[in-house]
Amino acid sequence: MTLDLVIRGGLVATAAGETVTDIGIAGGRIMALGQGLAGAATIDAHGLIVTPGGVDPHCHIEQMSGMGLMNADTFETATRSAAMGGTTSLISFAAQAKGQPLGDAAADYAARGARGAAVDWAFHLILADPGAPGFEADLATLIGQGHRSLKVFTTYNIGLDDGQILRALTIARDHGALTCIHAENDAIIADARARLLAEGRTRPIDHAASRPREAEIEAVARMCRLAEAAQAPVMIFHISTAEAAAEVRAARARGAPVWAETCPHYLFQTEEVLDRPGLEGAKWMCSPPQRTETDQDALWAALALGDLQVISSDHAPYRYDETGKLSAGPDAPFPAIANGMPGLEVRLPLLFDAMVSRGRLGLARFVEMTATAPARLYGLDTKGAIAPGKDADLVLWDPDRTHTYGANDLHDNVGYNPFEGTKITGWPVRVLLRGETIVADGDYLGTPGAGRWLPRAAIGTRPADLTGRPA
Ligand code: DUC
Ligand code: ZN
Ligand code: ZN
Repeated sequence: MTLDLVIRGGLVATAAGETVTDIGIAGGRIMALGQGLAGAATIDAHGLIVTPGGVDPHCHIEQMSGMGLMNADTFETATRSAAMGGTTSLISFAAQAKGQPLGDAAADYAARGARGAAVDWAFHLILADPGAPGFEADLATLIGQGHRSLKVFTTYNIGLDDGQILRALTIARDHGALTCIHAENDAIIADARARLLAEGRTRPIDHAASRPREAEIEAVARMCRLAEAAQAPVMIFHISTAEAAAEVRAARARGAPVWAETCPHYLFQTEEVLDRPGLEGAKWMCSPPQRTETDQDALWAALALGDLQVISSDHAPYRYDETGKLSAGPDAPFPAIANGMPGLEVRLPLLFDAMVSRGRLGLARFVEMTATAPARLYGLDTKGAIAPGKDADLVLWDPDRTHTYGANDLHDNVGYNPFEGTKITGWPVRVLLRGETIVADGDYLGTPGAGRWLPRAAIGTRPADLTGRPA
């Protein structure tokens, strides 16, 4: 066999364990693992750890928010940032506007991705208006074309009611798609927000109290029951509380087709990040909000047990200026401030540092939660593992290299790093997408438009693939 490229002598990590071996690549795919492979070109990986390219299944790119604000990142800037942090596949969103045919929304976002993406990508279809013309027929057609995941909200101005969600779950089940859910109880949030505003509590730190933990717990429990009733697979997004993780655990113990993720900001930050002078805390505002150290411990425990299977970034980029966080002015009350933080680039280094360098759960679980499980759960069959036949998406980590995050050292278009001051041990020194080097020693070598859209096979007909457990 003629190999184009051999990655020589690295410690190759998969969700099943690690071993020192060469990786042989041809035509952008992994062809062989073994000792003494030879190819037209060689990359020396002695002393480095080689993991599959990161798969980030939850990020907002070039998307219009419910408040009518455009994300700071285009596909070009977001995928540059993703690549610099070791992520080579991502799933963002095609957001239906109220009244818009779903097919038009999908075509619009497909054009944005095709124009700018430098890593491989897919999107979740956001279902904002089931009353739009041709909605159900469009949904079935789009799923059949390979858009195998949907997203619904229980809150925000695009929240669906239980009946609408149940109908979406049924269509998704029947056509082979996974439904992702932003689960917070809208009434609890509206009540808390009104009370806080009446008391004159309008600062970013008050955003935390405006999204009570009960809002998440109630909605997560209810969504698990809907999934169970419909026997339709769901992925609960961004779990932030101990009790919501427990609801997922209980549902899975009952055999419910429920999977769930959390994000680095819930694992590494508490609501204290919101408590800064002026509007500064707005940089860390997201929903659900960061919680407590007790919740952090519970989330790590839930990851260890397999109750939560995936760690995504929920990258939702807004600049700290009048185009983003300050669009309603420098004295805006929290309800007028866009929710979300950049996370695409920091997700893998933060988790490598915690899980590998500091030993929390270890290298195999790091690979599982950041690449293998998201690829398997979302039907990205060529991604997330180092094995013959898979795309040669690889990250070479220097386990000894350290980096302390600065105020503005990311490669997105956001202008701040919410993890400024955090010291990372272990750094992605080289990143390959389908055998091509797209990051080398801090230099970005990617090409906008070179990322491929990833059509996916039916989800939900392969129960073994949906376990979310380490292989
Ligand atoms: N919360 C969301 O639901 N979406 C984007 C960002 C955020 O904080
Ligand atoms: Zn959400
Ligand atoms: Zn999100």
